[in-house]
Amino acid sequence: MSQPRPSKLRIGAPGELLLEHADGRQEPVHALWLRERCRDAQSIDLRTQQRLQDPSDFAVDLKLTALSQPSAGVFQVTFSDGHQASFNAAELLEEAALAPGSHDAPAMRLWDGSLKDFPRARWRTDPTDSELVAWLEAFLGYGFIIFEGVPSEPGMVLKVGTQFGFTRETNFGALFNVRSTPDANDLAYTAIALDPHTDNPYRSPVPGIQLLHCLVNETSGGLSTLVDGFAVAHSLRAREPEAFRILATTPVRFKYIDTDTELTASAPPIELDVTGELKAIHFSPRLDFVPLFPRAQLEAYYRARRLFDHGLRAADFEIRFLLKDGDLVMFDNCRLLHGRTGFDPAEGLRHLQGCYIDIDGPRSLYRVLRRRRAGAADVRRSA
Ligand SMILES: O=C(O)CCC(=O)C(=O)O
Repeated sequence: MSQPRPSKLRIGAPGELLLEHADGRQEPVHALWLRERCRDAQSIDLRTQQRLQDPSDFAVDLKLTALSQPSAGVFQVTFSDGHQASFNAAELLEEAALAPGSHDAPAMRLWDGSLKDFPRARWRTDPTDSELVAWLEAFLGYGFIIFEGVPSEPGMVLKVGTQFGFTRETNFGALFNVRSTPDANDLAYTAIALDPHTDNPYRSPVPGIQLLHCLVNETSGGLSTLVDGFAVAHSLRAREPEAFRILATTPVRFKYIDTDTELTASAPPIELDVTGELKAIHFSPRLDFVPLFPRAQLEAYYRARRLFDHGLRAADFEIRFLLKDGDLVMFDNCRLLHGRTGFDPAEGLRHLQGCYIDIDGPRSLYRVLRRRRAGAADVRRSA
């Protein structure tokens, strides 16, 4: 998420570019920070937009020796190493607003069990840019979107997935069939109820986004459930800060095993980024194994886990819905937990197909579409 955007850039003392915040605070912009952002042909390769100079080779005490504003929104700068560059104020303000580790994306909208208007859209194979932007805003805000009218044909889940990013193949295949089978190698492939969980926490990296497409559901059960894990974690942090701290700092081992595969990975149930903000939830009550800590530490962990798990399972936080033939739900597997109610296979067939895509696909697409909308120059590759 981005910080409130600083409101203005202006020239202060000689050689001083000042960033003004909405609350009146002012701070000088460091010359080295600016020098890293020069976009002339000497500083970057104009085709790829990648740097040609290593910023570590610039002097740490680099200064601005001249600074002027030839026109509104443009600053002309000469650095103490003799380099000259011009900067677009709007671009600098946008860059300055990004919090550490954050990227430009629609603001997250945390939700709980009171959410009534689920983000839904009618699927179209060739959506317009505006439709795509609306879908992405809903997905990136709520962490999920339900598409209706996706043809109930095997393999369609991959076609929808590739609209938003690169698909991620796993030992379950490029896509996986979620239906009750006698030789199930995962509880998902049975008819029992599944408590809220994130998928594949035993994998590194975990699949970022999951898609589930309903080909047929002839049973009266098998309702899909979703929980906003970030909303539950925020609530835990407010009510039980010590439990939150324990879950954010205890590495838990997750394990998956079948005839051909043995995967393990460790992660705290609540993963924070370097700024202390929520980064990901890793939670699957059927696959997690806490290390053998001293008794008091283990008891504190079990208490914290129970508080979090009870929050995840509470009706206050959960939403439920029936995926009908042709419905497809796409959700952020790092933020949301999913599950289902049990069903009776004797009533009929329930068959979903699932796949994963990388977490960064929708964000990249969103930024590309926005740039295209803004009429910016050609879309350039920047690896
Ligand atoms: O059957 C469902 O609705 C969900 C299955 C599931 O949890 C999964 O495939 O990860």
